[in-house]
Amino acid sequence: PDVYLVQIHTKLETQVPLVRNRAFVNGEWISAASGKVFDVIDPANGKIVGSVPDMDASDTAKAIQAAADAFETWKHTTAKERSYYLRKWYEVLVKHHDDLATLITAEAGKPWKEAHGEVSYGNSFVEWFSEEARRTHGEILASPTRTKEMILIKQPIGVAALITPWNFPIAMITRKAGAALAAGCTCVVKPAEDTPLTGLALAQLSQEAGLPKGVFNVITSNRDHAPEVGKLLCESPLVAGISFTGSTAVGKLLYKQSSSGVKRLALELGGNAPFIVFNSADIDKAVDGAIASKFRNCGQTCVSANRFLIQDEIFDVFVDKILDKIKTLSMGSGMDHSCSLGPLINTAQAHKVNTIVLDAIKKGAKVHCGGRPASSLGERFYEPTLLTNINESMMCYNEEIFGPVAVCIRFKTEEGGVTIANSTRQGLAGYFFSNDVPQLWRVAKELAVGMVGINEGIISTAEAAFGGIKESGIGREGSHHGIDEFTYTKYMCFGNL
Ligand code: TXE
Repeated sequence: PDVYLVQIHTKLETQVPLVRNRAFVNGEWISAASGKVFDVIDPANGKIVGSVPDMDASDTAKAIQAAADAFETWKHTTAKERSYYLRKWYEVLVKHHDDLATLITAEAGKPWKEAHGEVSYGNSFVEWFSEEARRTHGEILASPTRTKEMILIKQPIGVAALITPWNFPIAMITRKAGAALAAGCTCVVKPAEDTPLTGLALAQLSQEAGLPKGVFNVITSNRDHAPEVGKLLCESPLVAGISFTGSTAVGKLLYKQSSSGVKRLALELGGNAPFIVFNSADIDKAVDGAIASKFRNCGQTCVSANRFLIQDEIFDVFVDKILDKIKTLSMGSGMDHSCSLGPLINTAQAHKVNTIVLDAIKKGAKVHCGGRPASSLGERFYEPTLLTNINESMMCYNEEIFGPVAVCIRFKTEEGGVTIANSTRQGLAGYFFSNDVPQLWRVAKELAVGMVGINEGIISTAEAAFGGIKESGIGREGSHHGIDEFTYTKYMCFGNL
């Protein structure tokens, strides 16, 4: 076998056998009925880090049935019991922090330090929802008559299908599953084909934490099978709701597919975040926020700053300062602990980023640095890039870049800046830097997004409601709102009193 594969496996399997090559259904480790498997690739060097079952609709049906059976018991657990299970899971996850981070770097290419950050962030949702589970309750209404009493209670919707992306292999699962389990739902998780190993590690650690069988199931399938797996998850009468994070195109497809069953749906889709810097801003702080927001995870973050909108007076200074910072970023394998920028996840994403940059250059953009693949490092690496002379005909203006490419656009007035910020189909996150106090409230209200960072480039946390508007999706994750996606409100009216 490949030397690299042995190195990764030896490190993890001798400490904790976290690298699994089977899916997890009904508390058991199973193969695809077809026997098919697919390889998981390290994006830094193209080498194989593991292989997992390539499951299809028939395997998915088994997982759905297991979750539906388990729901019959899980729905009767008390909030305190669910809180206890989640707390146990959190403790086990914390114990395996390093191993999870290594696994994320191996399959997602994320720099080691960022992978550690993601594990803390991912674990925080399990901790948060273990606490929120106990604070999920209904209300007693003030009755309008003396002969009736009225109560609203929260009940779990049933089996939840969770389809997750590769950019945060642990956090995108725990943010959904923590809320679903806290609500009293059971789950079928389908992680992205690029990063299934972290999903399976989570399953193993749920088993170690003692979660009852069938409550948390993880199935794996390659890209070719994702459509049939997704279709069944949307159409099965045994599935009550779908929570998806990924591309807008797939989100729209799931919206359609789940409509026949009028399923509960939460969609967290692509963003196109404006990052506005007004004349009054502290430029150095704005540049630091911009670098963190843009280059974290090599730009592959749905809340990543997509368009920097810089007010006229400070445009040139901002461009000079951000260019200086970009030049200090070091690119390489995430396993190299000194690296700040890893590879893109796969060749399709590398191709997408290059297409967007070439389109901008063809339409008149000026390249200040980068502007091309970093081919000497490998086919998935892309040079950190800074572009100006941007116009609205360019792909980088309208589409989520999802790569290490910063584009700067000049604007004159507050109204003009906000108009540019809002002139896209997406509305996930938005950021602005300003020291003009009345402007802070005004602009925060005007931005057509679900989340706003004000003098801040990193905003996600378990306590806050995460989600977008317009084509960026529906529903919220994290905070107590995250649990609402997995419960329904039942009205009870007691009469003849
Ligand atoms: O996403 P897909 P991709 C955006 C980002 C990126 C683009 C494409 O702009 O460049 O999407 O990325 C599963 N039924 N985001 O191609 O295809 C798939 O297996 C059911 C933003 O990777 O949407 C994976 O589990 N599921 C985003 C998940 O969908 C299907 C994060 C995401 O893959 C399916 C990722 C189908 N027919 C990409 N087809 C964010 N919001 O953070 C695929 N999948």
